[in-house]
Amino acid sequence: MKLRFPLSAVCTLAVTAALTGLAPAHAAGPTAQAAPDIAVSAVQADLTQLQSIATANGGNRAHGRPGYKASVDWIKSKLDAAGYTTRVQTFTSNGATGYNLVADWPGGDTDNVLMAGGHLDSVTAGPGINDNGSGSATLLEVALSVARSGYQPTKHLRFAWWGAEELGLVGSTRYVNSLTTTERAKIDAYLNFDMTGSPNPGYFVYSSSGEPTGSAAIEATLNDYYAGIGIDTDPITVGGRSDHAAFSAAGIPTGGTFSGAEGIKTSTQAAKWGGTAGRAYDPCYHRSCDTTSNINATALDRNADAVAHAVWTLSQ
Ligand code: DPN
Ligand code: ZN
Repeated sequence: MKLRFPLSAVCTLAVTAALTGLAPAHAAGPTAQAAPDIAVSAVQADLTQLQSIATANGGNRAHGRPGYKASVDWIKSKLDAAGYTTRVQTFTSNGATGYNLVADWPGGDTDNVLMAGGHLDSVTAGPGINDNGSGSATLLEVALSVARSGYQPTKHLRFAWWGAEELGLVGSTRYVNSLTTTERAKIDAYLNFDMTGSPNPGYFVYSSSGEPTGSAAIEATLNDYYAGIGIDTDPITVGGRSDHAAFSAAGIPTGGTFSGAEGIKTSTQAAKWGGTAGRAYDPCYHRSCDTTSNINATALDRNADAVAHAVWTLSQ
């Protein structure tokens, strides 16, 4: 789906950005580039691949299980072929080797890094297609779109897929802790995507006031995308439940989108977003039924375009 950029939102965003120091696209002047449309069919094809990997490896992609490493290898091969500089960071957790996949897009100002990431591991109970194949596949397709379009942003872009999130944000925490103070200071912002295709979807944007280092500029940028397609999002405080928390602990500005887990959709939310009130956003959260059938394609599509919009807007 293509974004229509409302001018009024652009002006509001300029004020927000001036206050926070995170410059949105239009601040770069008339040459600012818009994000391409992310094809939801490509994101869905990636989810089918992650499902196949789980099915071939005992039904999950959990930390310490072969389905996790196979997921890393598959995403890495796509990024390598597209021209990314990839690195696999290993760590030990719970007696097993864990892996973070970090991919840098060559170019841009490496003193000003925009990072986007999400966890690639599932729980042992199931294949983890919504949690968090959805965010992982979305990040992959946005990264591939950067390469395909030959986009050369002002900032340096870095994408990451974290291991062992489900064991307590282990991979993202190890990554942040492995950075020197100087390297941490070069990360301008971290965008997190964890569960973006919930079957009874909510449209949540990480609250800049609720998160410890929540960025008003990121929140406004994501909300601009949603305003452009006529969706009124709700702010959410994810707190320590996903990987942005590791970046918050290091003082790095954060933001993200989320389509809901075990929480129950309210009647107000069903009225504005559709779906079923009184039912969980994701009834298969952390269960064996979190398969490719557990995805709402519209939510997956919208979030993919929101991620691309944020990556493009915040990197120029
Ligand atoms: N990351 C998931 C988990 O900890 O199980 C679910 C989740 C994601 C919950 C984002 C809240 C917000
Ligand atoms: Zn998750």
